[in-house]
This record gives sequence, structure tokens and C-alpha cells, in this order.
Amino acid sequence: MIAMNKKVYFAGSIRGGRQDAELYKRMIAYIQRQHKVLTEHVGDLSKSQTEGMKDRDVAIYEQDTAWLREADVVIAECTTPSLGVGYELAYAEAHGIPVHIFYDKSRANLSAMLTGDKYFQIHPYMAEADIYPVLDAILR
Ligand code: 6IA
Repeated sequence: MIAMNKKVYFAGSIRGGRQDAELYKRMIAYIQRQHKVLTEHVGDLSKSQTEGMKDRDVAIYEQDTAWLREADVVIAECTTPSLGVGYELAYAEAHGIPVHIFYDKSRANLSAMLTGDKYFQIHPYMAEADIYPVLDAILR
């Protein structure tokens, strides 16, 4: 069997709030069993969400948009709303990168700018366990 290694851009809230950071970490670890995650830091629980220095933020923007352009697919966990994640999703669409959006439908009411955009493939879930078979299908 030939391994299908994909470059995955995982998007999740940082300054939008870190309440789901442990979930991001588990999703990233799951994807990493077979694929390359470009944005492992999104699930790093030690990373602070506080405002950075402007020149540091320029470097973050330049690196993240470069990773988006080279990604095979974007996987976003959108239960916690994040301006940065919303920007990344639109950026990926503009560059023709496939986008898959997950959210817990008991906790979140996703923006119409996501649910109304037919480009995005949206996966509402009830329990975290529902996420992983869908990830398998996306990354197959
Ligand atoms: O507006 P937000 O901060 O919630 O935006 C989160 C999204 O923007 C994530 O999907 C990241 O890809 C990206 N992003 C936001 N802040 C950073 C960042 N900060 N480093 C890398 N990507 C970021 C540095 C702090 C720490 C995590 C190292």
C-alpha cells in the first residue's frame, strides 16, 4: 500500500479563545498519524493567546499564508469563533484549497458567511467521536 501523505493546514481559534485547544490537539494528533500538519502550534496548550508585538504578528501572517498556499487541504474546527480562522477560510477559498469545517452543533451557531458559502464542506457533529471517521474519509 502506498501512503498518501497530505499537507494539512489545521485552523482553530487562538486569540478568539482557547476553550477548545485540547480538542484541536487531539484532532491534530489523529491527523498526524498519517499526514503532515503544518500548524501543530494551534493545538499547543502552552501557547498564549495574548496580543503579540506587531513585527511578530507580521511574521505569523506571512508564515501562515505561505502554509495555506502550499496546503493540500484545510481542516478547521470552528466551534469557538475566531476572526483569524474566518480569514484563513476565505484565503483558502481564494487560492482554490479545499476547505472542511467542523463544529459542535450543540455549542455553536456557525456564521451564515460559512454555512451560506457552497465552496465550504461543513461537518456539524454531536460528539467528538463523530469527527474521526469523517477525517478518515476526507484524508483518504
Ligand atoms: O484570530 P485567532 O488568533 O483566533 O486566529 C487563529 C488562527 O490564526 C489559527 O488557525 C492560526 O493558524 C492563525 N494564528 C493566529 N495566531 C497565531 C500565532 N500566534 N501563531 C501561528 N498562527 C496563528 C502566535 C502565538 C502562539 C500560538 C505561538
